[in-house]
Amino acid sequence: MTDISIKQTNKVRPATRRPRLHKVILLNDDYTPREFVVTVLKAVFSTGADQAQRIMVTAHQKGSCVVAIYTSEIAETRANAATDAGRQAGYPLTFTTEPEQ
Ligand code: TYC
Repeated sequence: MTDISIKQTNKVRPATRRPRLHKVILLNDDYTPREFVVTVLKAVFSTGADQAQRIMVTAHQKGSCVVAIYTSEIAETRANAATDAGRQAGYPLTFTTEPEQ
């Protein structure tokens, strides 16, 4: 039997480059009902009830809270869908996005 050994070289950069991720951020306001914020978080970001409550309370107390992290297109789509849900109900509820790091 012939032993074949394969030596790894570092001449080629492995194809592991990942797309830049974006945060979806929930902003506090003085008018949107707390329960409505929780409902939108559950519907658009598929959080559980407890997680939605924690995110809402953090934004309420600190002014903003990171909701989730996605590739840019998904982050934009969900932030817009969640902001639109607020507008359709007559609230100023706002979700923004920003690049990670
Ligand atoms: N501050 C709102 C109120 O007191 C509730 C709220 C929480 C609104 C978080 C937006 O991102 C928000 N009714």
